[in-house]
Amino acid sequence: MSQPSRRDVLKAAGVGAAVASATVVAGSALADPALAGTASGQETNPLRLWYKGPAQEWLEALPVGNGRLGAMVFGGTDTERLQLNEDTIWAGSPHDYDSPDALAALPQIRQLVFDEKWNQAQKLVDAKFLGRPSEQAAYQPVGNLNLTFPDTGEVTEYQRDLDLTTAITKVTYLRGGVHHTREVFASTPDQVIVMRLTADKPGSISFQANFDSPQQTTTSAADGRTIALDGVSGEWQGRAGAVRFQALARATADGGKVHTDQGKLIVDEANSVTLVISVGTSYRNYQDVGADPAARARRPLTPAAAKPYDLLRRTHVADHHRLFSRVDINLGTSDNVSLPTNERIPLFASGADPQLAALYFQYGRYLLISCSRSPGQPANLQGLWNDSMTPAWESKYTVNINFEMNYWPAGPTNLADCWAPAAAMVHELAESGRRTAKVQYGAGGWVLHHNTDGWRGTAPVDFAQYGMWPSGGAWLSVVLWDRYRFTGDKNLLRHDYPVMKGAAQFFLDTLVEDPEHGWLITNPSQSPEVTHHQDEGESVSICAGPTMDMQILRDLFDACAEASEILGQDRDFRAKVKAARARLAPMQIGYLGQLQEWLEDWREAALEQSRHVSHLYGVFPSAQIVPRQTPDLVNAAKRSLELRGNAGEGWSLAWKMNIWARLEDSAKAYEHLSRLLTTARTAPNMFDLHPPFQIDGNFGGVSGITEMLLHSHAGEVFLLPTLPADAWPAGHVRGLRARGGFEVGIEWAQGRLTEADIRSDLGEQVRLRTQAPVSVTGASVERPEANVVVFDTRPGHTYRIRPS
Ligand code: FUC
Repeated sequence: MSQPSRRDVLKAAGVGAAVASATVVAGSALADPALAGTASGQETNPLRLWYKGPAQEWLEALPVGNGRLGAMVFGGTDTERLQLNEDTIWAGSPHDYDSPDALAALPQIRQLVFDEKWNQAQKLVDAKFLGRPSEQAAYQPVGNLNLTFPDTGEVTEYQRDLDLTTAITKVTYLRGGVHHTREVFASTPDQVIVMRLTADKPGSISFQANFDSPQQTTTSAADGRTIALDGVSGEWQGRAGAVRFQALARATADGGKVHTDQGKLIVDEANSVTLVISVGTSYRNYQDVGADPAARARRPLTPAAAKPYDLLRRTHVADHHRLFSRVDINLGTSDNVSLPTNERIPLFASGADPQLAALYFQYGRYLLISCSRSPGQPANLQGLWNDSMTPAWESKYTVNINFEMNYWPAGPTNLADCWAPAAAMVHELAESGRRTAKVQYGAGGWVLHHNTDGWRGTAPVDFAQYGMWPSGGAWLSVVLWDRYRFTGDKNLLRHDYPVMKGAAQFFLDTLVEDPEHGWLITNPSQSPEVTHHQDEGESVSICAGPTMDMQILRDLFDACAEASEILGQDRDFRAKVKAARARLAPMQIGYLGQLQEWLEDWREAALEQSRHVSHLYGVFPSAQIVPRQTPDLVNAAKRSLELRGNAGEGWSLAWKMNIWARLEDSAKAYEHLSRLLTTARTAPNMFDLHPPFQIDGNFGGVSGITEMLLHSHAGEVFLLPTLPADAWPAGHVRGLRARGGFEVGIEWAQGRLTEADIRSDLGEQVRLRTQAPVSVTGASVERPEANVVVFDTRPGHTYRIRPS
């Protein structure tokens, strides 16, 4: 096909696809979603990543995942590699990290901080207060399933793609006069990974498959069509790995022959083949690794391998579709849609590819659906995709920003289901953190510092300079509350409330009085990872009462007070948290007009370099600094952002994008999206690059785009608050969620709202802000400001908004 006509087709397709996906919301298009991804479907589908060649490296491979199992699919033609993960495979074994020396050292640490002897304080934390060992364990891979194909000639017409609407990655090529097709997906309902090999001439599929692994493993034949990989996770800090696992791959062929030879699976001259891959581990939970991995691997394998491929595929696509299709976004069309994804990324900054922003948005949603489902662990630093025994930052759950960022899209982009594994982890952390609170602080409630792992470590780790921060559990408890604000699910709130309460109790027990003002503050703590002084030649971050802690605690205490009221319990406790909240140190404006990061107006020693903007938590994800409500603090927050600079690692850019979007600066928010969508920050497979790969930036990016289109905080729903009208002059988004239980659709043209609708699930009153006056059909409105309408809603009703 010649380039111009192909471009024309695809340009038209961009518009068509928007229509097609719009009808998805209504539940009819892709009525048989299993049909999507056919040759013609591929041509017209802008919601796919695609490439002209196999992946040469891991960051070119395409991820599939079912919330528990993951594969990076390379799509080779001589060899195919599926790099496999199962998300409970952690190095080491169940472990209590708490330091028995901590409690005795605590008074002295506090005094050293108050005496401004920060280096001594930090050293004492390093010696006595850090977890034992001081490094948490690494998340590790299963290994690889490799397929080797015979050389039947030159490969032409190669194409590899990942269709976000079906969650299927596919390879097609012509070799030796035969068209070959391979599809791979990870099914949540069937709990297996499936590969399907087909060809357009009978008897054309032959290959040998085997497992290999960087873990300590053995390979074998489980039966005449199944091979097995048995292994155990790696040693960690002197503790032997305790997560035993088994991977199985079973071939079912139409025609030809299948047999096994020890660890080799051999397929000869089949017409088509379905490979079903299952992984079971011995990990039941953070305290119990006693399950039988072989039984757990076999349990889903046997029924799945007995099902026809079409049924497995249909079940998978329907399951994915249920979540993915809830949001439809169109930010405009572009000729660049005709280019392979890796060629589009470097062109994004030069403009004219709004469809890449939409693809990035939907890819982030795809990734969250693929790595955070039940049953399964929550999304770690790499989601669940990791090929290394020693991944960066151990691919843990870092809770001083990264883990929370992973879940920023869950509420607003209609993926509340994806919160479930994260919430389950927080409940476990509340158990292990109760022990840490008692052992290390002599306090009630529970505490989590800046990281956790598969063993739910809650003690401070790494070094005092990074790890001495007690507010991880408080922040995660606020996330549980935010889930309630989106869903209105009282049963979940009832379930989560004791965890929130426990987090608050820890601070009621450990806050100390600021000697100067009498405020209640944390000590010891830090503003995550930012150095405030060089003391005795050392960078010090340790301090008392950093701004972020105070902001998080205001949110936590408010959440506990409100939740206890909604649930009709704990009147005394409510009074206590309200009283404590009133005594927290306030936000302050410093000598440069910036929002102070600390109690004192210190010159920020590492101002230029730091990627963290922790004190701007108050802007986003919190809503304590809000345009029109707190103008002085808004100006101070802007000044802080300017001082901190535009640069940053992937997640840092994403955070700043969200903050600028909350501050309603569309140029700055969009600029940060452009910085994120460069080859320095986005890999060929669109994984976010810290660098290295860290998935938080993908999720922060989705959230940032959402925050440009819709706000729902500080008591208002705001349509198109920060629309970058030059880049996205016309478009629509449907299916976003707003706090208060609303589902929102918005259409705009020439940079202005043309129509919107709001469906109310809970019957809450809505205060709606727009950029210009609107009318609302179906409701009687009050108009406290020209651009604000307030109206009562009825559950299940949709209200149409039009410019008036
Ligand atoms: C924090 C950040 C790093 C990285 C790591 C996982 O330490 O400062 O940039 O994201 O977490």
